[in-house]
This record gives sequence, C-alpha cells and structure tokens, in this order.
Amino acid sequence: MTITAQATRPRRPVARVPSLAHWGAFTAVVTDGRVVRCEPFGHDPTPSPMLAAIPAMVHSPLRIARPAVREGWREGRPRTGHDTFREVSWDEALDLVAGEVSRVRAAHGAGGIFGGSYGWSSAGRVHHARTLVRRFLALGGGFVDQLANYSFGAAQFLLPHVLGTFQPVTGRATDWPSVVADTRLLIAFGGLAPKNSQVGSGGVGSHDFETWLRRARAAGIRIVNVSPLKSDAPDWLDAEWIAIRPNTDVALMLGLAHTLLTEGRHDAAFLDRYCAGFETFADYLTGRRDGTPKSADWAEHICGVPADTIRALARDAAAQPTYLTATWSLQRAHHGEQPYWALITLAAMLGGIGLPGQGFGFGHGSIHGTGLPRAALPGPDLSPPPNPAGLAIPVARIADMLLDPGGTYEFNGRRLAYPDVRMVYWAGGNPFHHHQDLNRLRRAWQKPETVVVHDSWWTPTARHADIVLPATTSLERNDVGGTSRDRFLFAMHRAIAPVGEARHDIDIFAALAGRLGYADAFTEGRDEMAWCRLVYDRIRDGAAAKGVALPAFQQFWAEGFVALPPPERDFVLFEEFRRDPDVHRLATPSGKIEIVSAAVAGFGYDDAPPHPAWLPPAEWLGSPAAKRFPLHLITNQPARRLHSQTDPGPVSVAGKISEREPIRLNPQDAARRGLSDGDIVRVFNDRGACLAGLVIDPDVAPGVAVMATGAWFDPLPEGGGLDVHGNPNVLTPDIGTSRLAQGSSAQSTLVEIEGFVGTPPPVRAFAPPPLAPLAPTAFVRTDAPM
Ligand SMILES: Nc1nc2c(c(=O)[nH]1)N[C@H]1C(S)=C(S)[C@@H](COP(=O)(O)OP(=O)(O)OC[C@H]3O[C@@H](n4cnc5c(=O)[nH]c(N)nc54)[C@H](O)[C@@H]3O)O[C@H]1N2
Ligand SMILES: Nc1nc2c(c(=O)[nH]1)N[C@H]1C(S)=C(S)[C@@H](COP(=O)(O)OP(=O)(O)OC[C@H]3O[C@@H](n4cnc5c(=O)[nH]c(N)nc54)[C@H](O)[C@@H]3O)O[C@H]1N2
Ligand SMILES: [Mo]
Repeated sequence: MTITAQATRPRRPVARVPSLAHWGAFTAVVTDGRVVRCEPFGHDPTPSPMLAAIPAMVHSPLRIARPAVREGWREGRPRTGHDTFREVSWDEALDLVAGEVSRVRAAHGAGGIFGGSYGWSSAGRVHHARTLVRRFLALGGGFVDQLANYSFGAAQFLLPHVLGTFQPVTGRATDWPSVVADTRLLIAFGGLAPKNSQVGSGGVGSHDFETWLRRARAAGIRIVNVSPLKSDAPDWLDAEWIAIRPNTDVALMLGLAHTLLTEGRHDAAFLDRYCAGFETFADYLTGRRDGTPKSADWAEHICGVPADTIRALARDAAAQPTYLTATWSLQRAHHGEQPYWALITLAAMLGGIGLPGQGFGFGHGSIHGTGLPRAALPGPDLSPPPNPAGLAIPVARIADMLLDPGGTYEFNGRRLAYPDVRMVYWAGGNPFHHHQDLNRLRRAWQKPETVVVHDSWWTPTARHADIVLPATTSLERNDVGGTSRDRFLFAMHRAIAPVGEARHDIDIFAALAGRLGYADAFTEGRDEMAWCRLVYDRIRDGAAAKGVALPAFQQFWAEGFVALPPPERDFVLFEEFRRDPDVHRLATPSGKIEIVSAAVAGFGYDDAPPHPAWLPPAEWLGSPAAKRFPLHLITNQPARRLHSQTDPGPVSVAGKISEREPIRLNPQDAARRGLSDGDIVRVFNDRGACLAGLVIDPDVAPGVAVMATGAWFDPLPEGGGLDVHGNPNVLTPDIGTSRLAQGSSAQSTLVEIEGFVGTPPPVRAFAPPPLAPLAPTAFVRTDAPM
C-alpha cells in the first residue's frame, strides 16, 4: 500500500548544497528552486538554532524585488523611513547611481562620498558587500572610510599604547586547553555567554565554545561571572555570580588591585621586569596623590559588590593560577578604555601573564573562536585596496560627521576635521540598527543629497535611502568562507537562482565601474569562480609556506570544506615576551606593558588619563541623571539573531512579546512600577522611547534592564521619537568612549520604564514600504549638463 502511494506521488528533485552563514555552516536543501531546510554541518557539535531562520528569510516578502528610487528624493523631501519607492529598471538605476557618484566626486572630491559602509554583510569573502563597496570607491578615486568597529573600537586604539598591539582583542587569546589544564580560578568580567559564540565573522564550522566550557567545569576550575546578568554564565557551569552595577568594573578591579598591593600579595618582580609605570599607578591606588585610596570599601560604594567579597576574591586570585577575561561589552561604554587597561594591570599584579592558564584575555563570551586551538594559518582575505583619499572617521562618529561638516574633533592624539559629505553609499550594513541615538541619526541623515543602499531586504536603512539596489543572498552565488579563528574553510555553492531581479553586489559594482570607465580595474578580468579560486589559493599558498598541505581547489570545491590541522602546541598569550622580554620586546615605547603611558599622558585628555583610572561614565546608576532615569539599560547581543539580520524570520519572531522586542527586568523593579510579565512597556529617556514586551527575570541585577539590539527600527510615522518595535538604539547615547578612541558608548544608558496605556501602535517594520510600479524614465535628471 505504502509503496503504491509513494510511487504515484511525483518525486520532486532535491539538491543538497554546502553553504555558510556567520552563525554556522550548513547544507541547504533545495526543492523546486526554493531553499526548504538548512541542515547543520556534520562536524558541528552545537549548531546554532538560528540556521532555521534562513529559508524564510531567503524567500521573504521583504526581499527587495527590483531597484527602487524614493519619491521625493529629487525634490529634497526629508527621508522619513515611511516614504514610497518607485521601482525602476536596472539600467536606469545604474545610470542614476553612476551619475551621482561622478557628479559628487567632480563637485566635492573624494571627501563628498561616504563609503565606510560599516556592517557585517554576509559570510563569504568574494561577495562581502562592505569590502566591495570600499573597493569600488577606492578604485574610483577615494572616499571617506570608517576606522575600527563598533565591536571593540575603544580597545583597538587603547591597547597599542599598553601592549603595542590590539591583537589580544581580536580573538587571539590563550588557548582553551591551556586554561583547562592550568587555570584554577577564572574570573570572567561580562561572563561567558554561549549565546554570543554562535557567531563568528566570516562563518563558523564547529561551535566548540560550549565543549571547552564543559571541560573547564569538569576540570574543577572555579568560575566567577562578574556581570549584571546571571545568565551570562549558563546554569550548568555552576559559576558564582557577582552582580556588578553596569559600567563600574574599573572600581571593582581597582578594589582588587588595592587589596593585592596593601596586603603585599602583588608580584613585584613581574611588575618590575615586564611593566612600566607601576609606581605611579600605585600612588593612585593608595590615594597618595588624590587622597582617595581605591580600597575594597571605596569600590563597594561604586560597584555594589561587598568589600569582603572583593578582598576575598583578591586573596584567592593571588593564591592560585588565575585567568582574567573581559567581554567586549565592557569597553563599549563611556570611558570604555579604562576597564581593559585596569584588567591588564590587575593581571600584571597577579604576575601570571605569559604562563599557561594565567594572565588575561578578551572576548571569551563575546564571539566564536576566542581561545580555540587552531594552527596559525591565514584565513580568507580579500581586503580592499588602500583608499587613495586617505580620509576616514572613527567608526561611531557618523552622525557627528554629518551634522558638523568642517567641525574639529580629537582622536588618539590628533586634531581632525569632519569632511563635508554629500553622498552616502552603504552596502552590507544597517546603521538604522547599529548606531546610537537613532533619532539623532535620522536628523543627521537628512544632510546628504543622495543615499544609496544595497541590501537583500527592506531594512530600516533601505527605507531611509534614495536609491535602493537589490542584492542576492549567499544562497544565490558561489563563494569561499571561514575565518582565521575556525578549524574549517568552506566552499559555498550557489543553491538557487537570484530571487526577483536581485544581482550580486560584485556585479552591481562592476557595472557601475564600467559606466565610470574602470571596469577592468574593478574586475581584474576575473569572474566569480576565479575570485573563489584566488581566495582559496592564497590560503593554500600561505599554509604551504608553513608546511601545511591543503588539497587543490577542485577537491576543496567538490568536498565543500577543508579541515585545518590542530596547532602543534597551545598558544599562550605573551609567552615569548615572558620568556625573554629583551628579545621579545613589546611594540610599546618602553618595550614593556605600559601601566602608565607617556604617549597617552602627552595627549592631555582628561577623559583618558595616563594610567587606568575610575572615571564615572556620563550615565550610570551613580550619576545625577539616575534620579529621573533610575534603570541602567544593557543592550547586549541578541540570542536569536545576528544583530538585525533575520529579525523578521521565525527564530527571532518566536522570541517577541506581542510583536515587540523583550526587555528583562528584576522582579523588584517590575513590582515597584506595577508591571507584570508580558506587559507592553514604554522605555524612555530624553533621547527617545521605544515599546518593548516585559520579561520579569530574577537573573537581572536590581536597577538594570536588559534589551538585545537588532529589532528593526520602526519609528512612529507621526514623529515624536517613539520606536514601536523595540530598537534600544533610540535610547543609547551617541558619544565617543573618550577622545583617545572615540568608540561607541552604547552600554552607558539610563532609562525609565512604564506600562503602555492604550492600544499599542502596529508594528510595520516587517511589511515592505509602499511601492509604485516600474516607471522607466521617472528619474532622469532635468538639471543634467547637456
Ligand atoms: N545599542 C547597541 N548597539 C550596537 C551594539 C551594542 O552592543 N549595543 N553592538 C554594535 C556592534 S558590536 C555591531 S558589530 C553592530 C552591527 O551592526 P551591523 O553589522 O550593521 O548589523 P547587521 O544586522 O549584521 O547588518 C548587516 C546588513 O547587511 C545586510 N546584508 C547581508 N548580506 C548582504 C549582502 O550580501 N549584500 C548586501 N548588500 N547586504 C547584505 C543585512 O541584510 C543587514 O541589513 O551593531 C552595533 N550596535
Ligand atoms: N547571538 C549573537 N551573538 C553575537 C552577535 C549577535 O548579534 N548575536 N554579535 C557579535 C558581535 S558583532 C560582537 S561585537 C560580539 C559582542 O560581544 P559582547 O560585547 O561581549 O556582547 P554583549 O552581549 O553585548 O555583552 C556580553 C555581556 O556583557 C554584560 N555586560 C554589559 N555591560 C556590562 C558591564 O558594564 N560590566 C559587566 N561586567 N558586564 C556587562 C551583559 O550582561 C552582556 O550579556 O557578539 C557577537 N556575538
Ligand atoms: Mo560587533
């Protein structure tokens, strides 16, 4: 019977295709030209549930079907995010974009075009949109770029002063096997949340973080989670929770350091041989200069951790091999340079830097790959050529730049001026998700004459653009992916035909370069597969130079992946420096770890003094603003998506409460406000407000609210600064970490929360904008020179 039924059902062809997302490698199962399922990579012990969002996103009604132009652009009407778009042909769209690039370049030079285009784009090097837009603009004569990233912008500019390099923040940390074997006490500032290690820029083959955490647990290592959020350490880790007040880690670290110093538990020999400036710092610790000893009692009043706990932890850390880690979130805060400098100093006082399982590391609990053993071989790389204009702003200063052309600012010892940008070109990023104080960004965003965006979906940024070009997704093209922090490299095979009229970013830029007269420079005569081969062959050559043989491209492509060998020995951060600090000097002026930096002193910045110091952030629970806004809002990375990517997909949507992004609050704080689980609440401060769905959560420290980033920005059309969906960046401050690094200060945000009264406005972010039908000549310039 069954046999007959099967025989009569038409068999649909099924293709199985290797592919890769930032959150994992998978096999795309394709039926009738549609991706129906993503099966996790066979070598992945803990695949990310986020893979399940991909099929719905690839075939989503939010896909941009064809090029579109905003009505009102030519008339200079403001960009509202609610405008109607008119669909146009590719030829017309490409003519318009090429025309604008050459018009702005001719009239205003390279400084008129902003192409920093910050954003994660997709996994896969050949089609990495942000790289491609910078390549296109660099080869065309230059543009204004963005420096560093939102992830660790403060660390990137501080650490070279302290360690001579920022490599320790990019994931090159002491390998987990060394920690498991030799650490006895692991103090994790910001915790060790597995939610974050789902993701790696470039793609993840094997999610090994949980495996290593479980081994650390099994080895009996005592683990302390210092965080406002208990769930930053999974329950099964049995970590102790030190519920710290947000943004006060420096005070805790100073309290620990003070205890070590005053009780003579610090490693004076290490400080003498390997560090510069400890004496001066010690004067600060003891209060010899400012009259305030940074004692455990002093620290308790700031960070809320009992002084006895601080003293006991300092003694325990001095008594056994201790490893200190800090997540990147600590430095994404006002004065975010300080906790990193203080952590390094604390590790130096403990004396274990360069020894197995001791010292410090950054980014465990932030991202996939930190501390994972992997041979030091190159990863996929196709960096864009240098920007001939040499223009760039610190990444998070975009609104300042647009609002203040010609205005000056301080940055890492230099005084610089903002360019006068007339055109913004974005491909592969979503600033209307990622930037702080989105209501301010919306005002700044009115400044450029033209905004061009490539995306696959009608994101909030696409809706704030003038010319929108539809890009294919990874499933629609061939590519090579992976990162230098993962054990695998991946072939990414085209699974389906482009959806709608979408084109590959690389082909869009090649067509534009053709119109502008430099197609050959852009393409270098390569097609898609030739680029894939180039990326792979570079890795293969790099590996061969280190004595590691990788298969030829054809074999790699046919098999879909290649596994890289394990390292010969565990990497231990600063092992060589420790062994011989004269031969392996650090690239700092003193050749040592700079606890005091003469270079930083020379800048004369009161917001970045010459040694680690407690500098209260502009907003925290101890600041005057806390009287009106008594909750510190942590906007952490979302467990159910990558930033804003796949927010409309089923995995993220399943986590929403009455369609809004969840906000978590301690039971006491909820009760004080008369709020119940599941309520729709209004979260607000002077910068704006958003709606959210309340989750009462005892794992959140009192006085703290937690809301993930990435809900698609959905401002009320009638204005008023209210986002109805729950993008917390309407609340965050748009200020640099300090004049030194000018990083994002997203984590320094105070808010108040109240119940929302009345009928909540509908969420419209997940419906495409109003589209007027194809009109071939609607946007031909009337003022074009003859
Ligand atoms: N409040 C607060 N804000 C934050 C943070 C925080 O902690 N708190 N964290 C910050 C950090 S660390 C980061 S890294 C940023 C992340 O900010 P972004 O990197 O901007 O966020 P994504 O959502 O990953 O945006 C990538 C965009 O690229 C698009 N895209 C994907 N593939 C392609 C493609 O092939 N072609 C094209 N053209 N487009 C594509 C996606 O659809 C999406 O719109 O957010 C920052 N913002
Ligand atoms: N699932 C998922 N994973 C991701 C991403 C994603 O979008 N989704 N994004 C990736 C990217 S681009 C980046 S840059 C990394 C970011 O990595 P992180 O910046 O480390 O990530 P967050 O989740 O913002 O913060 C980690 C934890 O730090 C705690 N924390 C916040 N403020 C403080 C503080 O002042 N003191 C202490 N002690 N703890 C604090 C929060 O409770 C938070 O859960 O995450 C990556 N991982
Ligand atoms: Mo990031």
